[in-house]
Amino acid sequence: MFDARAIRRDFPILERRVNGRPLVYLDNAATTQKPRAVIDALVRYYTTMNANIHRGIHTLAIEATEAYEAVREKTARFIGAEGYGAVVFTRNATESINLVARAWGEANLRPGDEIVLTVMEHHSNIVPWQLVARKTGAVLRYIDIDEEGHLLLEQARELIGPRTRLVTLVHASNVVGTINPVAEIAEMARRVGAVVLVDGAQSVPHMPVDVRALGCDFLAFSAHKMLGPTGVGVLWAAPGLLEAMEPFLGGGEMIAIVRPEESTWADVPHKFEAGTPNIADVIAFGAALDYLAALGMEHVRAHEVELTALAMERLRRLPGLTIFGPREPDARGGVLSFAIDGVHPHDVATIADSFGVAIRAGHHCAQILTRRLGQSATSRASFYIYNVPEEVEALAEALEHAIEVFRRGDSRAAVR
Ligand code: C6P
Repeated sequence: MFDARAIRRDFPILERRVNGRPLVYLDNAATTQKPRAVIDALVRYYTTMNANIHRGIHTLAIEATEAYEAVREKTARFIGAEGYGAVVFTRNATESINLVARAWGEANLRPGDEIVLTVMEHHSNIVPWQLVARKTGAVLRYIDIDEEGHLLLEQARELIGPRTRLVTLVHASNVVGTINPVAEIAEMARRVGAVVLVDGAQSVPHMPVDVRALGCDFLAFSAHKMLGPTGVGVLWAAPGLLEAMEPFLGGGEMIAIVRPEESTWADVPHKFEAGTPNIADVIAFGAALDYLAALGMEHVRAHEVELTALAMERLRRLPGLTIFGPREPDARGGVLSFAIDGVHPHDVATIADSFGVAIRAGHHCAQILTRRLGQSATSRASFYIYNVPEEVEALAEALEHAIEVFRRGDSRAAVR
């Protein structure tokens, strides 16, 4: 049984108070908190197993190597890719996308080739492609959204054509929350022979994700957004793709034979993991995967839909508050971006913080989308497994206070 209240007891940080109030952590799209099991795994690694991997033949090195490689298998299982394609560990989702942009994009894109992306991409799925386009002469084409934040599928059908070499899109938006029909778009891409990259930074942590069902070629996500430590990213690639690519970084561990003039490469995935990897954090990420798998990702998803529905219903009642993105809670992930007439998003977040409520304000690294919404910034609450309905109420009360003090024109009274 999924029980958010019981789950909370596994997260030491949730016992904290902020500004005299219990911490209400609603910035989970930025990064999630860590359960004791993950913190313990990190401490256990350093206290019992610490060694470099893939090199030593002593006991600690063998144990550390086995633990690290076991997490690779666990990661593959988590996204339905057991024995199918390869998992590469990077630093974060951003690095995973950059790896593809540099190692696949620079080798495969020619002048006039088209990269199709969407206006709801995070900067980490825009800027790497802009850099590659500048080098190769490829052209970026953006799929727009409708007023509710759904992708325009008719436009996607028109844009994805014979010149398209790559379609790259976010699975769940970190701003409007929209869950995109990746399988449908991947099918459009397949018909024209284009490669598909999915930015799963906001989907893999929050819902069941199966790479075969998505029909993608690459999937990128970050461990820190799913209970794991910072400094670990994942790139999954379909069979054959990484084998055909040149390395992204050169150095130790990614080679087979090094000679004065040239070298040959290690097998996939090691070809893409140059240097000493983030061993401790990858191993602790394994504990995060175990934790989520034990909860069941379908239950994680159901809990977030429930909280999002509650929050949408409660916040809609506040005067002058606009929620962005799909109206139906089950069409979106657990992120809720909003604007309040006459109150700057940074003031909203500062006032919320004075109530102990952590939310984010700004463009959320999605300037194209924020501008498309007609805003320069928005406020954003985002939910995870340990959030409970009382925290939605705490957010609503903080927002009511913000609306009231700005209505009175008494912003000095805003922060408690
Ligand atoms: N979004 C947010 O507050 P990294 O930083 O590499 O772990 O993740 C990048 C990233 C990529 N795609 C999407 C959809 C994302 O939401 C993020 C991270 C955080 O929304 C930090 S800006």
